[in-house]
Amino acid sequence: MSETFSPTMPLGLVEALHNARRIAVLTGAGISAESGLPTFRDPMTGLWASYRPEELATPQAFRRNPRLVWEWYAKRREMAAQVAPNAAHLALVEIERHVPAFTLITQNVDGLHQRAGSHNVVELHGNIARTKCFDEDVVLDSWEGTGEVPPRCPRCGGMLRPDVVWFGEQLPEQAFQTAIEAAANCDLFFSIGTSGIVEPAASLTQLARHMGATIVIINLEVARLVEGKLYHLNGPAGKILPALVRAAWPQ
Ligand code: BJW
Repeated sequence: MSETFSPTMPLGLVEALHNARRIAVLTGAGISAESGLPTFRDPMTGLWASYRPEELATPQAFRRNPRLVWEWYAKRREMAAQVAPNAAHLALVEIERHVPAFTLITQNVDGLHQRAGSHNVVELHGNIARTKCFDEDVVLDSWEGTGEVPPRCPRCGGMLRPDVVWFGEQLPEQAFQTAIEAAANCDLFFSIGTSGIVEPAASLTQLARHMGATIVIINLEVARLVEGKLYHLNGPAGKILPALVRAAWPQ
């Protein structure tokens, strides 16, 4: 049944996509859900359904229990490496091929957009595959395993941590600046698979809207408000995005 799901796309949106010259896309955990990675806030399967964010995704949590945090991320790193990009990631690669200026801003740390073949990817919350020193904030390519968990920095002996952005930490400055510019200057802004709760990423959608872009929201949440230049498409991104691409650029 779901294999034949083929949503009908609003004509105004199909035309806006076909004609867009500058597109910015903000993605969140929902776009990787169909690859098999859990989201954060799904009440049943989300990562925060089993763990409290303050116990895992803050610098304070890491100081308090570095082993727990390191091992939680090690498990997620393995999961991310084992799954493949899905139809939604691939549809964004296709859109990038058609549009002169395309910026893919992701809150995800799983690297699936790059693995799908997207080129202009801006990582707002880091990448789980990278490791950095907790004390020096320096990203490391390699280190000697001594059996310690977490491993130690070969430069200063401090603890190593994943290169992701935890609550209370600043986003990478250059990435955030690029994201702001893309959101402020696009014709069409997509928000895909994100609850839009976490700041400052969530405000990018408001910025794009304020600057006059057409906004497209794709997630599983029921639309609260839909009005001029705002499309809320309710359903799985892996079905909706390919259908939208097919409608905008029929073979
Ligand atoms: C599907 C689908 C399918 C499912 N198809 N859709 C202003 C007000 C209040 C608080 C703040 C504020 N400004 C800053 C803050 C504090 C804080 C914050 O935002 N708190 C909120 C909880 C309120 N922000 C920060 O601390 C940020 N730093 C910062 O602001 O620095 C400046 C500063 C410093 C010090 C003091 C004050 C300011 C940093 C935020 C870092 C977030 N980090 C995490 C963890 C990353 C590492 C890791 O992966 O573990 O990032 S938290 C987590 O949430 C992760 C995600 O990137 C992020 C967003 O989640 P996302 O992607 O939206 O996932 P979900 O689960 O929420 O939603 C999934 C969606 O998908 C749903 O809508 C589903 O319907 C949908 N879906 N399946 C389509 N198949």
